[in-house]
Amino acid sequence: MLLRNTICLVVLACAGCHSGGQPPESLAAAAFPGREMSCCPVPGSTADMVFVAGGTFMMGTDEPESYDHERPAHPVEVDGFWMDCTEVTNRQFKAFADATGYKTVAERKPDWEELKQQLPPGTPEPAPELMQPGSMVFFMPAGEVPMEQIGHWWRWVPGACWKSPEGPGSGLEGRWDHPVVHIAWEDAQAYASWAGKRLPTEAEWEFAARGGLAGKRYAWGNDFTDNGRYMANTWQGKFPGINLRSDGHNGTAPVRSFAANNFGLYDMIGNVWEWTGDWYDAAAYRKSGVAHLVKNPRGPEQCYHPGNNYARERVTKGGSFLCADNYCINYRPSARRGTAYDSGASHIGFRCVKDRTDSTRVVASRKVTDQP
Ligand SMILES: [Ca+2]
Ligand SMILES: [Ca+2]
Repeated sequence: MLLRNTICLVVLACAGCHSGGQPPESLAAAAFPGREMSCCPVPGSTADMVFVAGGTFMMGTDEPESYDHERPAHPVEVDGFWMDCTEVTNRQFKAFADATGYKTVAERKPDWEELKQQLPPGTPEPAPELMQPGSMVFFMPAGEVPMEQIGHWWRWVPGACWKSPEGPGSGLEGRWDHPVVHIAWEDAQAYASWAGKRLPTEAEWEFAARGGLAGKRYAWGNDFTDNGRYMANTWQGKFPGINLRSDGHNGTAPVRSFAANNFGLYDMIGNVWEWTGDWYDAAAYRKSGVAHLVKNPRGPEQCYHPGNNYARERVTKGGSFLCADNYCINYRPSARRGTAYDSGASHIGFRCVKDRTDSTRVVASRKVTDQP
């Protein structure tokens, strides 16, 4: 798991590394003409959102080719809600930052008092020169590297943040319609609050990602591609040293570059991981009571990560452009991960939801009818 505190203690030696490849120019308009997004988010608005009618579904999976913490499948019911059609983009996040002056976690000097709460007692404080604002940046290694050591492809880069995704000297030119990255949980919460929205629960997110398809492995069916057409931005080739880019994208892709699911939601799978509001509990699905229908679950009361009593992780969903079939098979609706609440990275973003109000019900039913 990526931890901002681990970075400070272990990975900081890699500061000053070179930038990775630049993602391609925007392809969204070419891929889906007529699906232009609003220029800027309007707080309180449901523009660029779709209404996801609630329902009952099987959350998680019983598939053997899944990770333990996704099993077993269990019945869950969620009420209807509005959801952003896309991951929050750099353009949208800039509007928020400009309007509020908000500084993300990656832009702030790390606070040792906070960091040590996620570390065993007695862990020494890093040298002051190491405690600089920054974030975790992915770099593709040259050739084979030991898969047990993420430091071969993740590096803590001082100065890396949402507007400098690879660190000082990098920017957002050509990436305004890409998902914003290097977003920690509280950054996502702050944006959502400003926009009059909130983060989805894990159950809401998974219900939405499935697009009404029951028991399917992917958000679009059981086959990874649709007659050879890629359905999400993931990693093809042997991670982390070989990226074949068969889906057309080396890094993040402009939102809407791939087909929407049945609910009109783009990039629920792949592109960037998405924060949910829930604490992460690796054993949540195996606890008593989940076999019975649970309505609108909001996750556990606290985090549980086996082997790490100090973890403070929230659930992220959907996988990212770094998920490959040899390493991280997380490009599936049931896939889940615990991510340290104070840690952004090159592949972590978010989208928001909004509760239904009485005044939106008529619009909502029309929206649902309009779904492809
Ligand atoms: Ca890709
Ligand atoms: Ca995504």
